[in-house]
This record gives sequence, C-alpha cells and structure tokens, in this order.
Amino acid sequence: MENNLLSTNVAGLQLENPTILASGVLGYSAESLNRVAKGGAGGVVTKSIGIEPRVGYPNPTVVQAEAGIINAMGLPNPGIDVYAQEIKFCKTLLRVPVIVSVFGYSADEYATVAKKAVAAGADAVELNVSCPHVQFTGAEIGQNPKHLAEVVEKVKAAIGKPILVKLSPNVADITVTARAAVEAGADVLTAVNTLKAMAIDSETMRPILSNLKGGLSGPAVKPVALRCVYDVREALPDVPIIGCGGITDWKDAVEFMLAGASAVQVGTAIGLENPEVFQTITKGVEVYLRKKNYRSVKEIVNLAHRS
Ligand code: RRO
Repeated sequence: MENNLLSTNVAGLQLENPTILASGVLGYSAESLNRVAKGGAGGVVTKSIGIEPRVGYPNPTVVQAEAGIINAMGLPNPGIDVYAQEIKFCKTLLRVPVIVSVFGYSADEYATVAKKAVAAGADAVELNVSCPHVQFTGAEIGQNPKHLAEVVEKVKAAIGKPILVKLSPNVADITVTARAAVEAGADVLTAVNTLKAMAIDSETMRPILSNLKGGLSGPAVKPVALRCVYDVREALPDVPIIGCGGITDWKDAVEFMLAGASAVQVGTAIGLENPEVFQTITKGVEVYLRKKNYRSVKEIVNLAHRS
C-alpha cells in the first residue's frame, strides 16, 4: 500500500520510500537484490554491467579506511547477455524498481548494454561514468563533458526509459559535468561515485590494494557528497538528484534531501549494518517528517537553499 508520507517519484520511477540500494553492493543476483528490497529499499541499482564479462582485479580489492572503505573491484561482471537472465528474474521477484547500472568503453557500448538491459526489463539505467580506477571507462568519460554528453546522447537515442547519470566527485567543478549530462538528455543525476583514494601498509611499505588506488566510500565522504548535491542543485534547479555518499542513518538522508536530493542511495552502510538499514532510515525520516508537520517527503527537498 502506498505511504503518502514517504512515497516519491523520481523522473517517472515510483518509489514507496526514498531509499535505494547503491550500485556495487550486494548487486548481482536477483536473490540478494530481493533481500535488500525486503529490507525496505524503495528501489535497487545493480552492480555495473558491461558488454563482455570482466574478471575484475585480483585481491586485495577492499581495505578498511578511517570511517569508510576503499575498494578497487575493477568492474567484475558477467556481461549483459548472461546478466539479462538475472534482470528478468529480478522482475519476477522484486516489487520495487530495478535500475541497471551500465558501463562501456565507448558511447556505442553504453547504448548497446542499456538497450539490452531495458529489453530484459530494467525500469531505468544508471550510466556509470565515474568509476575512479578502471582505464578507458568510468571517470575518464565522466570527467570529460564532451565524452560524457556523447554517451548520454547515444543512450537517450537507444532507450525509452529514465536515464540516471552517476557523477564523479573527482572533478574541479561538478556543475560542469552535471550540466553536460542534463543538456545531453540525462533524466536524473546520481551524486556521487567514490572518491579516488589509497591505503599504504607501513609494515610492507607498499600500497595495500592490488590496483594501488581505489574509491573511498562511507561516512568519510558524506560531507563531500553533500556539497556535490548542493552545488548541482544550485546550478540546475530542475533536474532530479539522487544523493549518494556515506548515507548511514535517517539524519544523513534528511540532510541530502534538504541539499536537493529527491531520494538517496545507500551502499557502504549495508556492509557496516545490514539490509534492514533501509527500514531503519525510512522509519527515522518518517518520525522526522511527522515531528516537523510535513505531509510528504517531497516537501523537504531543496529546503537548505532558502535564503
Ligand atoms: O567495480 C569497482 O571497482 C567500482 C566501480 Br565500477 C565504481 O563505480 N566505483 C567504485 O568505487 N568501484
């Protein structure tokens, strides 16, 4: 049953509540995505899928950092032709929107994967143009407004479902890439992917991750991600934004909405807690809204921008 207080709509995606599983976390099998949906997520984003299978980087691929984790998984995925079956299975199991994260090495590859994902039943695609540590894809595209626009335009021409673009925080001015994505046809901006980072072991005197560098997520990045959402909202008053970066509790979620996000993605907090984190966040947001006498979560979006 629809809960009017918490339900929202992001570019046509109807969400029972504004919490969404972030890409890359528990994001492959329909069963694990369903576990997250049952834990209270209003929507799910899959791990990023490309045209061909990729093994990813050798271990270690994850290292604990202060107030977060650094990962360099290296885009492991089974390829869209195999994963299409899992998307179909997701659509039979899950009662929440399924957003398929897509990557490619060219605009044409992004479009091909997106088209196959939608044909398999994806409710929307999220273009991963921001992985900070895989060559020739990810941030190499998302940090370049011209390449980014080309990818979004090609995908827009290929599919009729909402296109989310996941922005990189590893840029001088996030509003430049945000604007390029929107002008090329992005329906929603997800802000943001992980911050480029590394860890060094003082005993071995070597970088810990096999890839040397990776992406930092978790509470450590929250203030940066929050600033990114705020900046994008100031520059682009109308585009729906989904906040992502260190969201762990209801207060974080509320702060991102006040900054301009219509919904939030939760990733690292699942590892630290469990899939029920979605329910916990949603309940906290509900208590906050009631206490402040709001009738809908939509009413608090952007309020930090009032003069
Ligand atoms: O797979 C990864 O290593 C990865 C990806 Br695709 C991404 O977008 N962000 C990240 O931190 N790791």
